[in-house]
Amino acid sequence: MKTIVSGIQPTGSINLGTYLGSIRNFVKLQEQYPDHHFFLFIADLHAVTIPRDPQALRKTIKELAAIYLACGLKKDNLSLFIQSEVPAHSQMSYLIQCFTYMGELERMTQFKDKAQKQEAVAASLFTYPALMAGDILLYDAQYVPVGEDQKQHLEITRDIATRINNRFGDFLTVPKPLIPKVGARIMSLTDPEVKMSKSDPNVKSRINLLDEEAIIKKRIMSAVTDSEGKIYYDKANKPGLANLITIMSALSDQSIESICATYQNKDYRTFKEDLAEIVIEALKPIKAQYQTLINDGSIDTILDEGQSAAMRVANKKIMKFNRKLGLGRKRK
Ligand code: ATP
Ligand code: LTN
Repeated sequence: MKTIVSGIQPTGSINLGTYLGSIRNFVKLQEQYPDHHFFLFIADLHAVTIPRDPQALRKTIKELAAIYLACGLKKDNLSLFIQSEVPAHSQMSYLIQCFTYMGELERMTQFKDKAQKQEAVAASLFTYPALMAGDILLYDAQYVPVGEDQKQHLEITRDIATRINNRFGDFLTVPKPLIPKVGARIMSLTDPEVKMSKSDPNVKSRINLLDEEAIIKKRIMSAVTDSEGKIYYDKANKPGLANLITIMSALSDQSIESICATYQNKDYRTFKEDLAEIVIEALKPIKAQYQTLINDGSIDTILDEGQSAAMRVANKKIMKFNRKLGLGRKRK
């Protein structure tokens, strides 16, 4: 079975960045790879590498499951599950750590970034990439759709898999990242030098998929641009406008060039109003589908089925890995 694996942390409401960099790509990939099975999970074990409020975490987990489905994922070739409900992920993380070097982990930019913001750094934040590598290697993923920021974690996953294969014979699939051409790095609306993130304390920095229309419009109209007043794409000198053009391109399937041609003689206000309209229209069906899913109570059944399917595959892999390592005993 060919597989595609990815996860999202339940660390807050889903925003346009995660949608364009990750979820929307899954939807496209499901069409592109109908013969692959998709294992998508809510990475709650990753979320607790930083202290979280338990009640908020539980709420976000369920919401995230509904959002994934509301964004248009088909259920036929999909197993959607919660990472902590498949214990093989924790087991695999430990085994992977046995093949991961301190020096490799020390080079991870996400660790350096996140550690800097913590008073006390948990060991699990440091070993985070080993858990992530395990998530992927358990299912022999061919492809892993992620945003640009996860590239380094995919590289370390490939290195670890190759190292284990060299030692024990080829039994892990070395995965390839799939990073979208447009939308791989959507930037904050208030500071276009940093990526749009769920954990940014400034709510004005992002648009959440479930935001009300008036809020969406407000966020876009107040997004940081520049004082030149001319519309063209220049990421280095006009990062705020470039980000908005990218969002328009990703949501309307128009190229950046054609957007710039359309707006070359128009002002920022007109462009922003049109963009707000495009964002509002794109999110309408997602919001409607989300409400349906929340009301009809089907999420739990989908998550139960996903858990069973994931456990079947993952437990086999753990048993095989244990055998390779000489762990446990041979039964008569
Ligand atoms: P946090 O802010 O809590 O660290 P996050 O916003 O980075 O979370 P994740 O859940 O860790 O989001 O990421 C889910 C997926 O979405 C990953 O594949 C990630 O690369 C992608 N992604 C997240 N933010 C963006 C963004 N601004 N632009 C493009 N892709 C993104
Ligand atoms: N680390 C990722 C989330 C994540 C993931 C994964 C993505 C956890 N495990 C496995 C792809 C495959 C993040 O922070 N966005």
